[in-house]
Amino acid sequence: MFKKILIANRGEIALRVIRTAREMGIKTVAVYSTADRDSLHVKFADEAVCIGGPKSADSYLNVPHIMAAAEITNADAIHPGYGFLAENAKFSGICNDHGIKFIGPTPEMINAMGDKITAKETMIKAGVPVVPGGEGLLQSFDHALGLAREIGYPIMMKATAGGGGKGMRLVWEESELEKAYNSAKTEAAAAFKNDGLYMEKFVEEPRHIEIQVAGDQYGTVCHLGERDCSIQRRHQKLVEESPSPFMTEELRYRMGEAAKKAAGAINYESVGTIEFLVDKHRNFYFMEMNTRIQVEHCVTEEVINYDLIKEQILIAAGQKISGKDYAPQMHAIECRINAEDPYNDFRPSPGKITVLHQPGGHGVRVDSHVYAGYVIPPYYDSMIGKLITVAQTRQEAIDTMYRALSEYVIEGVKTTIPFHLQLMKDERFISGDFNTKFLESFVLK
Ligand code: MV4
Repeated sequence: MFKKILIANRGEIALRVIRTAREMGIKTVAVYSTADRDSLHVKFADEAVCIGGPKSADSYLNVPHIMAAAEITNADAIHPGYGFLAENAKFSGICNDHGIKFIGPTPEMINAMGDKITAKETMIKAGVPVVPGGEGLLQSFDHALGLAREIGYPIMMKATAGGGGKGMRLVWEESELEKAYNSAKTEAAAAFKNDGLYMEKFVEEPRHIEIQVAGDQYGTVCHLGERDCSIQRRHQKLVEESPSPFMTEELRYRMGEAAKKAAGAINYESVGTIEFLVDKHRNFYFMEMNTRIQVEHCVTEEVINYDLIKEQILIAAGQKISGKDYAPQMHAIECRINAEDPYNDFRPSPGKITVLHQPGGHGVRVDSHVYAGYVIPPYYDSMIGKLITVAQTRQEAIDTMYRALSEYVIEGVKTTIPFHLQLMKDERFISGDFNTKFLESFVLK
């Protein structure tokens, strides 16, 4: 087992990894930017190394500084958390070249899923359902025009280097195609230095349901059930839950088998997530694979009663996994608490937390790195915590969530708490009848 893990991240996920490492008897090293001197992950780790200035490029994305921190502290593994370097194939390779185990997949696995056209081709070969569309890159506007006629409108164009919605265009009719093609290409080139596009049939009003998977170094893969992430705003998830209110035992079986095929096709090693679009007829289509631990991993932890960070560390250390699949035994919901103003277009609201009271009690989990007096720096993600509730039924988890949100006191900055309070009383949310378009028509009172 590893003796010392360096955590190449900040905020709640750095704290989350420190907690599990401590339970496993593994020492921890925090790295931090000058903007994060007073952060909890710095205080809670066994050692801490300052790696640069406030800008991510100078610190949490600064590979030479992170590697130097690992070397001077004698860390034998690096946990990347999510975001920052978590899906950076070069970084995964550099760690392993330096004899420091990257707690996550190999560069080959990251690359296989990083390019969306390659990923889609791999999925087709593996027998995983994908959204109908053209195979490969769009070679020219004329190619796009012909393909769109074949597929039939509405269509979507996506960036092969994309993910999460950047460089994506929905096109309802032929007259809109040229403008969409050119602007998607320009956006993709600027965002990813890769202007490659591909085309798919547009799946209307889909749900976003993802399957948690785990694979080990010996070829075993299993799935750990689903999360419903349909409550999103401009591709930012706000609420996640497990099980999905749309799930049936039959659909879970089919999606679970497909997710295992997807992970198996790239010999995936570590924990990961297969994202699917699910239409109203319960047809599902591979969207992308996240080759990292995700923000919303906690809802799965609560419903299968399993520590996914521990699983990730054990797999990286070479342990075999059982290969048994898991289905949710409870119902869990996660609300993302962001320092944002939900009454003003979710604009970031950094600054000092003057008063803080975090909820507790039966069925309540808070994963957060903030404290009273903490100053939220403006340089990073605005998420300041995750509130997770777990209960026997969905309605009880919602009731516990409403109660916990009502107890939550954060003064000094605006937060998403009022949004979540209204959502937990929303009839459509309560009925479970929602899709990825739901928040477009949600009005905060
Ligand atoms: C789609 C789609 C409909 N049809 N692809 C959004 C982010 C990126 N990962 C893919 N996305 C979508 N791809 C086809 N062919 C609808 C979306 C989409 C979406 C997906 C999941 C969650 C929220 C979403 C919000 C808008 C659009």
